[in-house]
Amino acid sequence: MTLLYTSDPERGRIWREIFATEAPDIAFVTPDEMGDPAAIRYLAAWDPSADLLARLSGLEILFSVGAGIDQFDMGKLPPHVRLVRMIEPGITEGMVEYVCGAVLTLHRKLIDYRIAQQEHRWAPVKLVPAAARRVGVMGLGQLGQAVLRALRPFGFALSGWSRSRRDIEGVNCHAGEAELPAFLSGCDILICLLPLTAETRGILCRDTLSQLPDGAALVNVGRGGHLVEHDLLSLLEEEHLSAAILDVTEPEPLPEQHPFWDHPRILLTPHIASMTRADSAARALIANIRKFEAGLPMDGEVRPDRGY
Ligand code: NDP
Ligand code: OXD
Repeated sequence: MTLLYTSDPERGRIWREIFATEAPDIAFVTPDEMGDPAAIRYLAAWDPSADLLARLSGLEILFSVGAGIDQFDMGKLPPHVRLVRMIEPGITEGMVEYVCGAVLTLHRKLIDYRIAQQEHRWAPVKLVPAAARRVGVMGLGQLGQAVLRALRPFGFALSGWSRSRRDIEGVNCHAGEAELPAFLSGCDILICLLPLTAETRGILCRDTLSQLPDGAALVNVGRGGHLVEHDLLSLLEEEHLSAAILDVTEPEPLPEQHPFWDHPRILLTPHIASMTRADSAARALIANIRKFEAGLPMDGEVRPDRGY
């Protein structure tokens, strides 16, 4: 049984050691060690070339090394190859830290204070209690739910939106397009943790963002393709929105002249909200291979009909 790994070499060194000690029956190889391509059953990759995929005639499962799978062209995967996204504690913990930091930054108006500092203005703003700040999460999956659990102890008024109905303690859950307006109108801080699919591309646009209350703020940690950039810029200009924290853009990195770089009300980070952690990800992958071998459902298997 052979797993081909084609991603970050530093992570690959750690994975090799963990596979050698904890799953010695699975041969861990990199492209230069591949030998007969037909012998590869599992591929762990971020964005494998069409050429490589065409050579792996015995491939059964493509494991994404990240949580997202929008980088893969699902239409080009042979229909029998199963696609699995990465669910592992390192990604979840990183996302929880980032989003909690972003929500507190917006709740405590640190972007406004940063602007005031640059203008040498000493300008305190009255505190809003957390219970009066409405925080909503689009996407109630692995990451959205973990973020909501971590935000609960602060006392924010929490809500969420997903495709199918969810029931999460302490969270006012909304489902489907019909309930999107009610969800949006109750978010002072909106967090996007959706996967990028044909349905969600461009979902953060004038139509939806203008349904947020006046002065609302956005945190986009999903994908750059969720956001219609010029709609965000004009809603900030019109002061309907007060700030945005963006970890993802399209393209990445942004071009040198892009207006986001110097916008005083946009805090930009280079797609670092969370990162796959080598040791916990290797163990999650081994556990998934064991489930597959035992005929059990794998964690994070993608449903091609939904696109996530
Ligand atoms: P999951 O697949 O676990 O959850 C996705 C959620 O989005 C589900 O609740 C799903 O609804 C909902 N959803 C999907 N499509 C729609 C739709 N059309 N309308 C309404 N809701 C929808 O994903 P994860 O939580 O693991 O990850 C989410 C995304 O976070 C990733 O796809 C990736 O883009 C991004 N990410 C970003 C990182 C960063 O560093 N910035 C790091 C890791 C991930 P339902 O519950 O009904 O299925
Ligand atoms: C991921 C990411 O999908 O880092 O894992 O965005």
